[in-house]
Amino acid sequence: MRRKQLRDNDPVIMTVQQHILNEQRKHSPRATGAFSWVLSGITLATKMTQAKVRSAGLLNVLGDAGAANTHGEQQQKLDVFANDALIHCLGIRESVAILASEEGDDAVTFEGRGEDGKYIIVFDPLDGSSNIDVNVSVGTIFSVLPMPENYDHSDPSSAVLQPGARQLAAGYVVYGPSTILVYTSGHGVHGFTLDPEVGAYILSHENIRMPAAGKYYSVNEANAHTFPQGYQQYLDYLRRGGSGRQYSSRYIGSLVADFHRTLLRGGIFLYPPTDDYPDGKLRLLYEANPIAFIAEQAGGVATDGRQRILDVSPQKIHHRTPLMVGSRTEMLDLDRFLQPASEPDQNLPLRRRSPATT
Ligand code: AHM
Ligand code: MG
Repeated sequence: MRRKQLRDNDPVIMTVQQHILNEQRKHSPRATGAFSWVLSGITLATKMTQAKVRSAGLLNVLGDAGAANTHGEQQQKLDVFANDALIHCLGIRESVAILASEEGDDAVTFEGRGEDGKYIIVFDPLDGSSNIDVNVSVGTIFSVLPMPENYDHSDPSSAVLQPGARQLAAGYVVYGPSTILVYTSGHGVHGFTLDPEVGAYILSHENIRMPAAGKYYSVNEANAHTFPQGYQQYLDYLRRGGSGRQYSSRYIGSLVADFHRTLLRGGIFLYPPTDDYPDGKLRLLYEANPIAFIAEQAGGVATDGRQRILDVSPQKIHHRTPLMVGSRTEMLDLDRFLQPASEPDQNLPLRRRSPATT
């Protein structure tokens, strides 16, 4: 028998499953593997969804599904498919106690699941769905929370209402020119590209760091006249090159895609309060929190304009929030415009707290 000797510089093909297991061994040596099994349910559901997205024009899965979701928005057929895929793939994992989705009114629990359920998963199954029918990038966003020890068992939603700082893991998948999964479990941010031939997510972006500054700002400019004054002044400052840097604008209208660019290239994404959405449009639990966790882990900053996103206490599952997220340089500049003149240097998210990053 010939024994093959692996050398240090041999290329390593690292799948997301292997990576999660390695991380678990490194950071939680007593882990049972349940957490990795939950994340594998998420990756499986996103592979099913990406297959449908890729052939959407051929399979009669474009268009609306004929019903509205809990926010009164028309559900797209792919929204429904992606939601069902996640509920199925996670529902059969014993350690999942509760699921909550953008597409459902209430939290979902599972018959007969006693003390085994350790995890709560909240997700936006298909973010940016207004872009589906025009073949523009969409994505899935997820957040993993621990099951709290004490909660009102007659109201599982109450267990879901935890600030983002308690997240155990978070991630997203962008269904773009390639399908990319980005996740953190609190030890840096890692990106994997789906190899469509093999059907596996392969490590392609290890330990992603958000650049300290960028050249893009990303905002729905059509709403700008309804933003609070500080945001309008900040955007004006960017356009005039007030910081000494010349900016370009980029706005896709899919948070995952706009954030993915911001993560890799730096800059800032903003969805401030508007006339139509005075409390912000994006959802705290399954949009802002996972994005904020990833941003902080990559060295960036995320606020609601007043405080760190991860410190906000959700009041309901579909709690909305303003979201500003990006590189430290842009976020510091923004802080100066949002800070009331009467309260200099107070409450500035960048200076108030220094979140742990790796
Ligand atoms: P969705 O989850 O229903 O798709 O809505 C959220 C999307 C985000 O992806 C995106 O950042 C935002 O809504 C775009 O909103 P607008 O069209 O108002 O700019
Ligand atoms: Mg969304």
